[in-house]
Amino acid sequence: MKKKELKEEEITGGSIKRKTLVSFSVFFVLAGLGIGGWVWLNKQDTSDGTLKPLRKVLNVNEKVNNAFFSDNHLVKEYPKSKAEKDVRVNGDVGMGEDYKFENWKLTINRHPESMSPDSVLYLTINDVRSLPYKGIIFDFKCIEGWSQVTNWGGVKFSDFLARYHLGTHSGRAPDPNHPEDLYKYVGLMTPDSAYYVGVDMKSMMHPQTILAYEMNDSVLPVDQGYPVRLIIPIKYGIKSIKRIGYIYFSDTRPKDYWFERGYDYDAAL
Ligand SMILES: Nc1nc2c(c(=O)[nH]1)N[C@H]1C(S)=C(S)[C@@H](COP(=O)(O)O)O[C@H]1N2
Ligand SMILES: [Mo]
Repeated sequence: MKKKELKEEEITGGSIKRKTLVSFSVFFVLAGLGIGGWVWLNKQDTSDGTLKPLRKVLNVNEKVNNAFFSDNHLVKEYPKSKAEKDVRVNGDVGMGEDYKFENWKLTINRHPESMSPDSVLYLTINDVRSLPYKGIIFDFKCIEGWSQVTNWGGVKFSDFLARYHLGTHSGRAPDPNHPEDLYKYVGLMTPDSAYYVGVDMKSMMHPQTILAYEMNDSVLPVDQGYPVRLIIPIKYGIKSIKRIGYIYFSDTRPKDYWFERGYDYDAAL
């Protein structure tokens, strides 16, 4: 009943005229404010080439970017000639010899617990390989004291999240302007769940963190983590999990094999 009354009022000529008048007044006031604002903005300090009020906004964006997509602190990279040919194999937890690789798929849970079918994603190695290639040759450091310059190839983990809309509460691609949408941690496990690591999202988004499917420009050897391993140069080797089977996201620390055995959770260099 009320709706009908409103409608009737709307179609009476007087009402339309009154509304048109109000609309025009509002338009002129807003236009005036816009022009005034523009004039004010252009009177502001431009000492660094950008209007100061706009610079403030850019600075805020920059801070958010740095917090999550920082490429300051890059690990030193080496030329191919320095890469070790005879790469050490260390650690075989979760690397059972009878594993059936033909059954391998990368199982991803978009969220921590829920195993509802629409929050789980299965990817093939070709889904991983379809992203831009990223190689890295760096000094791989084990917490036990040895290190080796080694050559790895794969895809940036940050590209992987962007492509498959992973790592966010919303299910959208990570957005530097919405750092609060990102999960705080990524959990990774071998297919048999015997070896597992947890890494903070900022380190996973680091531009040198890759899902590696190559070593020395060839297919990743089985004992080095075929078909895909993590290479995270800003951390000790314990975090570079071989033979990844599961990836999931969480706001609390995922379980971590070496943390449970007394090592530092972050294992940062
Ligand atoms: N699945 C799995 N990944 C693992 C380990 C392991 O025991 N199992 N060991 C870690 C440790 S302690 C190190 S130093 C590196 C060694 O990598 P590498 O065998 O390619 O030298 O792998 C890490 N990733
Ligand atoms: Mo290690």
